[in-house]
Amino acid sequence: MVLNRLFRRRSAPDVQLEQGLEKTRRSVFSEITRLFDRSAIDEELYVDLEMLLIQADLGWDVSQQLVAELRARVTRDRLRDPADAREVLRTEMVKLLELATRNRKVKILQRGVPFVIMVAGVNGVGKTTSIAKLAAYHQRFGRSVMLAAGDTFRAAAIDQLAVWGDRINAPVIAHRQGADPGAVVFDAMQAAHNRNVDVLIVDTAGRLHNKANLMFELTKIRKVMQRHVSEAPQEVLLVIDATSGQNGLIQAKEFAKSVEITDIMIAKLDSTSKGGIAFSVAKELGTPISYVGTGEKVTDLAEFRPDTYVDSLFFGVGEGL
Ligand SMILES: Nc1nc2c(ncn2[C@@H]2O[C@H](COP(=O)(O)OP(=O)(O)OP(=O)(O)O)[C@@H](O)[C@H]2O)c(=O)[nH]1
Ligand SMILES: [Mg+2]
Repeated sequence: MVLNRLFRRRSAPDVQLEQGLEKTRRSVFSEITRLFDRSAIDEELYVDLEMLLIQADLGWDVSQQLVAELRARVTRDRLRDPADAREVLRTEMVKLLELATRNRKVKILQRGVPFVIMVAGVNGVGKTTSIAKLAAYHQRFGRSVMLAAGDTFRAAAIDQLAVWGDRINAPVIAHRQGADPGAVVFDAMQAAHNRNVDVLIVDTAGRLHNKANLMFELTKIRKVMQRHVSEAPQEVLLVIDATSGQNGLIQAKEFAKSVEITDIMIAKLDSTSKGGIAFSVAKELGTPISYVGTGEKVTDLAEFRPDTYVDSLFFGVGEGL
């Protein structure tokens, strides 16, 4: 029986996304906004705009594409007012981000079948913190959540998850450091079944002895999950660190080669003035961006929405449209 659908209602206020993007808005995007405060649309506008977009981490290709589209629209529609050009840019940016949300599938939670989320990403990007946020997010919908400490590579990783579990009142299935992550996941799947858990979130290692090992392990974990629930993991969430710039994109591409990623979370958006990473992720991966991390607290998670994202870059909280 269909229990619930994700994304049906917004649980995180848009204000959170706006606050998360404050650094980006105050730096590069305030300059972009100022660029359009001129009397005419001239060549300098395009040149400066492209430079600023690259500076905001939109990436070379995306920045060029946006400027080319803007030029084309200005010519085609015979626009004269820079304010109209800014509106065109805003619309084109929303369209770009929609590349990352149109592939989003409606997720269905079924009673008696745990909805399994496998969280992946290189070390330090914010996986464990994002797991706690995601757990709290599901709890807000009234779902029971269990966590699994599938990162057995470091003892601290297990402890960190246990601390979060305590804080948010979610049971944590863990083995000792060095244990087989497959065994942890096996136990967690069983426990989730026995305790009628709605959502099971599995942490994974961000670093192993080498990359091939890491990818092999993710494949193995997946197989263990499928022994219990054939469609598991129903969500494979790749966490990207917004502060790592275009590097984050390269890492994501590497993961995508070995693991079928269903969703992306951009963590630490609040720590960077280069919130443009979402645009290159949208264009180059096409994998749905579902969440953003906007701080270190468990409530610092926002659902990703293209229009709010773009408006937050141009306007502050309560301003704008
Ligand atoms: N400002 C900010 N900090 C964050 C966010 N998400 C995570 N962090 C911080 O980033 C650091 C690393 O986070 P972890 O969750 O431990 O990252 P991880 O990917 O699990 O790291 P490993 O287990 O070492 O691979 C911590 O200090 C977190 O508090 C965020 O959205 N905003
Ligand atoms: Mg971790």
